[in-house]
Amino acid sequence: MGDAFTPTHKNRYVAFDIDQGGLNNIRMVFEYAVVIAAITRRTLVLPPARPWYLINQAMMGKAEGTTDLGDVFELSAIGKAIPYITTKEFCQRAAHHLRIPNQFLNQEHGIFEGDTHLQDWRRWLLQNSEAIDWNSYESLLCHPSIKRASNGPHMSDQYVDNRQLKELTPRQLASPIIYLPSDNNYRSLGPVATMLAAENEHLPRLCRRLLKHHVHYRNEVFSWAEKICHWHQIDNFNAIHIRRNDFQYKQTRLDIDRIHSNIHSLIDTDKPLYVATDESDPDFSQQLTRIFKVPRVYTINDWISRAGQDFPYVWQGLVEQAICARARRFIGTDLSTFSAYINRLRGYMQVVDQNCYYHTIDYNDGMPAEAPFQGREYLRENPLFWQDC
Ligand SMILES: Nc1nc2c(ncn2[C@@H]2O[C@H](COP(=O)(O)OP(=O)(O)O)[C@@H](O)[C@H]2O)c(=O)[nH]1
Ligand SMILES: [Mg+2]
Repeated sequence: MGDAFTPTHKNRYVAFDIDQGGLNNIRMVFEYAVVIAAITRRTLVLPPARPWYLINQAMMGKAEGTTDLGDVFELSAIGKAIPYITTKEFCQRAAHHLRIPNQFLNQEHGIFEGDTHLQDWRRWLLQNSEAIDWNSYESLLCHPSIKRASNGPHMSDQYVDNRQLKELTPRQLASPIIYLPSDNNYRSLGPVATMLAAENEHLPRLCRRLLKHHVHYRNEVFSWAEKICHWHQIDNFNAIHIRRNDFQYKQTRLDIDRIHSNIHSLIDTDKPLYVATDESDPDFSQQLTRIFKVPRVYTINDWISRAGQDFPYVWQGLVEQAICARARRFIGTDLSTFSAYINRLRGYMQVVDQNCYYHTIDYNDGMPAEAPFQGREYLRENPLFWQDC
């Protein structure tokens, strides 16, 4: 796999920002950047640690400080496919030939403590790079050019989905730094499965394979999921994700009775049920147990204290995703990228039931027909990720 994207341009880089949204939005922008670095044969520059939305927010009262991509992703696996460096390493390496200002060098503990430094750094990047300031929701990247992709298999209305066709410009390709900015006003967020159009399927498939094999959560996350299932002796269970809290798609917020009435035909009454949720109501578990007539309902509360005080807060959601991925059947929250990634993991793991179920859908009359995936869609996971890879 690693060879597929070599040779690498020396001293050419792709830089990007941490998305302002939740962890799965951060992951998608990261995946987008990985693909751009791969197809341009450049070194990926990982952004500095910073506070992540929900993860480091004081309002959650759980964690403070900053998070780094390496806290979440298995960077060594990425390094086997494409070269990457941290921003600090980038500054050191490029200090001379890219004239990195002194303020970004020689800081003791990582270079960008505090927001001011980060804003200054982003400003410097904008001024010294060629930005890709369109995302895969608005635009379809044709590679190596619109002309060549025009004869390829990605020009259907369904795949293009009213996106503008774009190609990397000679200026971008020649620039030492290609930068994918994301801030409060602009996000590099969009679908990853359908971000590319090419002459044939080879390159997009190679990129999806790169993500499948090299961009994944840290190995400990999957070991924890295994360990927790072992503690509770749950190897044959169903799982649900109920997204609440700040979720903007309020139409998905059903009460438990309604959820139960929609999905009870999918749930085995003789098997345990794992419920991943960010619902803060302390009685939620009890309500679930009362309404879902299964031998036992498990939630994070059944394992978090046993995992110990040192268990990193940022891993909680990831481990819950990995647990749900192991379930016999998984029913997610529609439009949640947290749920969507569980469906992707299940596809990667080739579980028996790879259907994407949502608890807002009524399954009493069987499985409703699914509309074909449109190119812009990213709040549900595109099966291209696991079916054609
Ligand atoms: N532990 C845990 N955290 C969750 C759960 N659902 C949501 N969260 C938190 O809320 C964030 C959701 O934001 P995001 O990842 O963008 O997904 P989305 O907003 O559902 O599309 C996650 O990253 C978690 O921090 C859950 O079931 N368990
Ligand atoms: Mg979100």
